[in-house]
Amino acid sequence: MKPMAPISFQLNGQTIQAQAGETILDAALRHHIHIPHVCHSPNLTPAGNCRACVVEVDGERALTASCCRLVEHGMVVHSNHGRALTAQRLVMELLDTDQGQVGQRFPVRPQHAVDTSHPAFTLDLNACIQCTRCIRACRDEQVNDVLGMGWRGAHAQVVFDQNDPVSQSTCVGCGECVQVCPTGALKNRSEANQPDIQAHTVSSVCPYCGVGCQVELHVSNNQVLEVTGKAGPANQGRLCIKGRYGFDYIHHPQRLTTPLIRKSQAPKHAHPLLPAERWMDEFRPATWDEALQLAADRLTAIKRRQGAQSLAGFGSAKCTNEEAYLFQKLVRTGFGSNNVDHCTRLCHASSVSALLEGVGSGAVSNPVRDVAQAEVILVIGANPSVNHPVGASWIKNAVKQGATLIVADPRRTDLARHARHVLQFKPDTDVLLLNAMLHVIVQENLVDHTFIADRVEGFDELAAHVNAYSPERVAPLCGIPADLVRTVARTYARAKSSMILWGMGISQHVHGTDNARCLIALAMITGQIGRPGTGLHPLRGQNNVQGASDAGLIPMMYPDYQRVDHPDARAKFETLWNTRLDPKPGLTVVEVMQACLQGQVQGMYIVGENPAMSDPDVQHARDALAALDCLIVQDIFLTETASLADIVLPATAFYEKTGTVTNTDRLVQMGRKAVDPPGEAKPDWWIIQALAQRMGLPWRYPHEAAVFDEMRHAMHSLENITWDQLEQQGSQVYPCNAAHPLGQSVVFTDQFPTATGKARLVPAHFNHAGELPDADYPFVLITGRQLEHWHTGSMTRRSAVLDELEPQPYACLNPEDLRMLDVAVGQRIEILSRRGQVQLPVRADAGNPRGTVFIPFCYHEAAANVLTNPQLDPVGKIPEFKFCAIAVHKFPG
Ligand SMILES: Nc1nc2c(c(=O)[nH]1)N[C@H]1C(S)=C(S)[C@@H](COP(=O)(O)OP(=O)(O)OC[C@H]3O[C@@H](n4cnc5c(=O)[nH]c(N)nc54)[C@H](O)[C@@H]3O)O[C@H]1N2
Ligand SMILES: Nc1nc2c(c(=O)[nH]1)N[C@H]1C(S)=C(S)[C@@H](COP(=O)(O)OP(=O)(O)OC[C@H]3O[C@@H](n4cnc5c(=O)[nH]c(N)nc54)[C@H](O)[C@@H]3O)O[C@H]1N2
Ligand code: SF4
Ligand code: SF4
Ligand SMILES: [Mo]
Repeated sequence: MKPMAPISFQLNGQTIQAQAGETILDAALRHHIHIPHVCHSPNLTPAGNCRACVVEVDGERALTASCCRLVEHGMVVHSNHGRALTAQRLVMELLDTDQGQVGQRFPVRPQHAVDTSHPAFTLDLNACIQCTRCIRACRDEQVNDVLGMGWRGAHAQVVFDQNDPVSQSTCVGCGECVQVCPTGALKNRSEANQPDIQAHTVSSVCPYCGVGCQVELHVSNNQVLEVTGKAGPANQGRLCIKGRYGFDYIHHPQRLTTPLIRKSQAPKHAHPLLPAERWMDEFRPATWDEALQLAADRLTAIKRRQGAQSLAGFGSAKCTNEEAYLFQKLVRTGFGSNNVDHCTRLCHASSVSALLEGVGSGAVSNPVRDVAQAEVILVIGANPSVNHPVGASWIKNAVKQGATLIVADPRRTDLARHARHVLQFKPDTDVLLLNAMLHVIVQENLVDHTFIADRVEGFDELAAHVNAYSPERVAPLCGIPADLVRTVARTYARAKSSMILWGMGISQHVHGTDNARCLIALAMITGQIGRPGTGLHPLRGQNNVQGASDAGLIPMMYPDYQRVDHPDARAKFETLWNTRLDPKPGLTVVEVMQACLQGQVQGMYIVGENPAMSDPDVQHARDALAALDCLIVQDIFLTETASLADIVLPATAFYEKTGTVTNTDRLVQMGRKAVDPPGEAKPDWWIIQALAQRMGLPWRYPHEAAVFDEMRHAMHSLENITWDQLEQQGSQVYPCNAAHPLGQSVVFTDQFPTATGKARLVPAHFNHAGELPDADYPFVLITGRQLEHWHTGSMTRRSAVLDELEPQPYACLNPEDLRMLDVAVGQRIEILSRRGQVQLPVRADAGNPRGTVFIPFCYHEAAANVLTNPQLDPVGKIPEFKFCAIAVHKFPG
């Protein structure tokens, strides 16, 4: 497109250059000319309803709202005198009256009681000026559709749903409405709003999910008091409830403040169900010197006795890139093995295996926000409204702009109400459904022959393979009518641009790699990849799981996915690190646990993970951790895992340190220290280095930047990114190297990073889950997440707002199943699997298919993982968290 010529117009006698499509108000503000405005907010659609910004345009009878009116060439505008000024003043006076200011000439509106029912914010309608910013934020931006104008005339007011109290409404607490409210009618409860508080701000990144929202931390007296959204590339100022209100865990009194050493007489309880205060009794405080020396001595002794393979480490996707890099370097060069892994193994390991095999790279092809350019969006096995809420808001925005959304999930999730097609198929049958879609695309010749000829290998085998999977044949097995499968396949294939986003419903199966192979095949045979709005996006979970994987927290890969068993890669890192490296791939998360129980692994160093809650068949995992000769746990709380440790090292939380993290879009972002850590807690990179030095490694990293600099040299993808640049810009997308000096947000544009440059299709055969329901265990257990809580609960259950909203465990069942079991909502049930049992109250959820139970896994009182099946996908080595057989009983009493 040819850039349009600037428009010039007159404002208050001054000539102003504006851009076509710009409003008078935006042009004025850009030139630092003040026009009063209240309902206007840069991210919201203009409403023009407060009339505070009216201006006079020569030759026009009526005044016009400058926030809505676009500039025109030669127009003459007045904002600061005459009719415009009188009108602006009247509007402000009326607004003051509406807020109950006395001594005015207009009658005051009926007064309302302040709604204090929500733990995060209050609603004081007396201060509301009905600018509708909140309504637009909730409806147009976040698309939560909770707020509206209710009633009429003098009684008109902002309402939550049908005028419900805030806490009883469908509000999801994202706080977007609070952020845009100009008067304080919607106000955070935070102390930051006290008149005598002087807060300064620090920019960082939300510590929760892979969306990677940038935040502004409002800090006073070494406390984060409030968090607001910053205009980062991934969030443009938006946040969800965890990012906005879930920050106070860092100030919780149970934070670890000093190193701890297990008292010699204290036995390790492999049933850590006690509250954290009780576990404390089993430890004594120690100095850093003592704890680090003991840790190094014990690990070194085990290595001498049993060899390098007897040590293992779990790094953290909650820590920074620099910390992940140092951690894998410690295991590889200090412990001497590749026994290093992290939660990606429980997460997208299968997706990454399939992607590496198919397209040569495990990362996303396009950023989430590319959905704005997609004609069709397919979301499968992911629940982004809950787990990537700001990402979900971009999807909902795209649907409002006309994109077609297809949602495929055995449970009816929130996104379903925005979808054109909802495929509530039978759990475990993804390969059937997806192969049937591939079948339709091949049979109806909806394939992109040119793309296949140029860029894809293995099409003929795939086409022959999917021949057997006609929609008519799979319909009864996957529960989706053949017609609907055909419609969806055509919609996806024919669109100019289609994007697939997926999550744990695809990956966490014994056939997770096969599930992902089918998604890759869909994109490849239709050429739906390599352009804006067209591609594959496995939604990455943890705030830094992309970065931790890139940095090499993977047993078969060095940084940048260079294989440990490849001689060239090994030689490169042996030179860089000046050492000899083990050519044998290491053990994965679940395999390490097995090896602990068998005595092969005797010493472990676990940083920022809580496997005693997050591993499958968790009693087994707890027994394994308890069996270790030496377990070192580095966390911010005394978690279930730390309760089994010999040595506990207190780390700083994310807002207490500086470092980079990489979001799901391959965007490297700078997190900045905002507050000092409690007590003696130290940054993870400092602790890892101190331990490495005591194990005899000659490390001398003076600060985080020095680590990042080494990473740039080890990792081709980061070559052109510098620490200084990140400090200044806040973020930079990779790959960013000689070939793409400015970074590349959409990849695979002309070839794939495979040996041949072409993608490789791998046909997937349908296999069942590892454990199917039977007469003894007739129900299917699906585990997953809920909006307010994070994984094992260690952070969010120590966050006041989140804990108040969701204080206790629950299981969701279909109302029909509840009736059959004769259980009322709120009553307790007992759930048994072949591995364990839990008791918890029930909720009714009609979106849950009959015969299934859904449990979030964050509650230690009823830990879902006591029940889950540890059986692994043979390629990705990911356990089957999404499917196991259970029995359900009404709990007596
Ligand atoms: N609030 C919150 N947000 C989080 C997290 C959190 O703990 N809490 N964790 C983060 C992390 S690390 C991750 S990995 C992401 C996970 O984000 P998601 O992938 O969205 O997570 P889940 O809720 O585990 O599962 C997604 C969906 O899989 C569906 N599913 C179950 N069985 C099947 C099946 O057989 N086939 C298909 N196709 N779908 C199935 C479930 O019904 C569920 O809706 O969330 C991240 N965000
Ligand atoms: N049943 C079931 N189980 C699952 C899943 C499922 O869907 N169902 N999903 C799996 C998935 S996808 C994932 S990603 C895993 C997640 O499993 P984990 O990674 O084990 O879970 P988290 O609770 O996120 O653990 C992070 C730990 O880091 C600590 N922490 C936070 N910040 C810092 C820091 O700055 N430094 C240090 N040192 N520690 C810090 C927290 O206190 C917490 O203990 O769970 C898996 N387990
Ligand atoms: S907090 Fe979020 S969901 Fe709730 S009313 Fe405000 S914008 Fe809507
Ligand atoms: S969407 Fe994710 S990154 Fe953004 S505020 Fe919520 S939890 Fe944080
Ligand atoms: Mo995850």
